[in-house]
Amino acid sequence: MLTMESKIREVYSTPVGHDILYKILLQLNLSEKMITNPVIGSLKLKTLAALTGKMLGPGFYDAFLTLLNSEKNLPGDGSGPISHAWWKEAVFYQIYPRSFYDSNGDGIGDLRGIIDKLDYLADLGVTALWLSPIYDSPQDDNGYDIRDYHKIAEEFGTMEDFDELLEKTHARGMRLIMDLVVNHTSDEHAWFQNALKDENSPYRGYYFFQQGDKDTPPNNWTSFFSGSAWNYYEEEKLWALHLFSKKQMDLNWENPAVRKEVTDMVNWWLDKGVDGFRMDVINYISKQPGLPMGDETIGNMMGYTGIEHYFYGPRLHEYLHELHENAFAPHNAFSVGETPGIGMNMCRLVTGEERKELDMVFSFDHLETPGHVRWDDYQYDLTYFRDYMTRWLTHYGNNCWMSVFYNNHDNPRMISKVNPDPRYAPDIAILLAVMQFTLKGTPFLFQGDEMGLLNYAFSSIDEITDVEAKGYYRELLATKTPEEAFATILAGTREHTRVLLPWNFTSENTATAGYPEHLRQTPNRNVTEVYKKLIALRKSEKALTYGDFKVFATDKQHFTYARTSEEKEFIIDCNLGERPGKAYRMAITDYQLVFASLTALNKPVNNAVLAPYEARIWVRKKL
Ligand code: TEU
Ligand code: CA
Repeated sequence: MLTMESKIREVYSTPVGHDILYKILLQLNLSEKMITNPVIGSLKLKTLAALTGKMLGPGFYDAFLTLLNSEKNLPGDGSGPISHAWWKEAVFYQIYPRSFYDSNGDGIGDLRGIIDKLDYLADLGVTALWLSPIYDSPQDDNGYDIRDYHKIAEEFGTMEDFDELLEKTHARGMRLIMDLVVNHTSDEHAWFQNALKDENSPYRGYYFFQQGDKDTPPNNWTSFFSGSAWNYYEEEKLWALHLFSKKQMDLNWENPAVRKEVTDMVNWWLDKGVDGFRMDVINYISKQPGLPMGDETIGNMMGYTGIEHYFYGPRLHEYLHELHENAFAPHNAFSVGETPGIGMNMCRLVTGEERKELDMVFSFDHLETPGHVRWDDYQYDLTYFRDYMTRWLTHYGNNCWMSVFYNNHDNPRMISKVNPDPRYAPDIAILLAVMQFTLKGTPFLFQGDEMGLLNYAFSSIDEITDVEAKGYYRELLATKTPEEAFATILAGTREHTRVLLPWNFTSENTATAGYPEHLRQTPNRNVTEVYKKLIALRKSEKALTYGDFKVFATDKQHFTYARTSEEKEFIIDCNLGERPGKAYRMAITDYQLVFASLTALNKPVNNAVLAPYEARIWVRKKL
């Protein structure tokens, strides 16, 4: 049991202590040496509390110790052999259906549009699709607010369309996973509506309802989409919890009836032949009993008050294991948890094979460099991505398996973050692809990555539809001018990756005829061809999937690493910055150059020098 008498090095040696202290340093942009320094390491927590009294209030240490002492387990032994699995060999493609391909000209992507593009996806070489939610929804958060888990949203099509999509995906040897959004349901879900109408409803226990007067919410938790995390229902004199939009009501997973409903629904989709799920904010499902007040200092540091009470809750492992045993394992189905905010050791504790909880997670700490948040307009330094991947791949263990991605429907495009100068866009697109398809972990493309798409030059807040951005814009107006507030939104809005893909803008498609020019991009065909080549290379070379990962050069903006199997060794040589750099000099000469980004861009290759954002792939046979 850790207490205020415990030494910092003792705390840092625990999985949760390591992750939390590491995260705090990251948020404050401080070096890890602060913690690993022997003098600091020998300090007791109570001394640290005295030193940081002003910055980290007493509530911080209570919450910190509660979290530390809640985790009784250590990550499993990562030294054994790597087990083989289809999802470790897969190349995933995330489809955001509402903006993927509109087949019937109403301006909204749909399931038939995905069917129409299956040959394109098979030709690109991806082997598995992840569909963002397609269930019946009022679309308050673009489908992440589900009203009926067993019904397809009308604007996307019918269940027959889905069955045809699944069958035709499998017929092409591809797999399909769905998005599982069960931290919350829409407030229009029958369960919630029933619970509101009837005080004796069994569904009252499905959510976090609390009696109270309208001026005093049950606690100080804030929503990810601005404002309080509580709705008040006047008639019923009831508060209800929503971590996200006011129409996304948190489910109470402590209730076994909720867990059974979720298990039955997952089994229903798995029985239909779906290959698995991406699980939305799945680390939030276990809340601290009593929903205690959030510590204000943590709230200021993390941006959301109360997050310490649910981002890694006391029964998370139990709920994940139960769902694994009752639904995923019997179907041998794949699971990737979306787990914002948990660190490397916590990820190892939810994905270690021996844990039988999740197969993989999406962790997001690589998407912004230390001291930055998504809304900051800054140039992303790829050497941070290098160091992040090196750290995780060195410590993650063979009993765990990483995902490798830059983009999704919640973030701006990485190319634009690295360098907004359009001259470098193709080079950066190809550099990112080379790393994504040669690093150790399953690559997840987001739709349009293969077209080299960039962020959009939205002209005003009126062009932004996303509930998160609109709420944040209103919040910003309290302290910023409309121009300043919009500039912040432009830097970080999720809208950048939710605009209809370029192939929707055809002359026949009247619904998109009015789309302004600045919201249409031209796909870079060259980048698409390079993606095809690199995906084929990854699929054909075991060393690039299961091979060892070893880093050679990491000076300045250089990133050189090897992927090695018994038969072959690949060396990937990258320049992560805008300045030319020295190419890696091979110790032996029998390497062949299998890929050079400059050649793909019809530019001359200078053997000794790496051009800005240049990447090369070499291979030598070992046997
Ligand atoms: O996003 C969860 C997530 O990453 C948020 O916690 C994110 O940090 C938030 O946007 C604040 O920055 C998932 C879905 O991917 C997202 O589209 C949904 O809006 C959200 O959950 C609620 O379902
Ligand atoms: Ca449509």
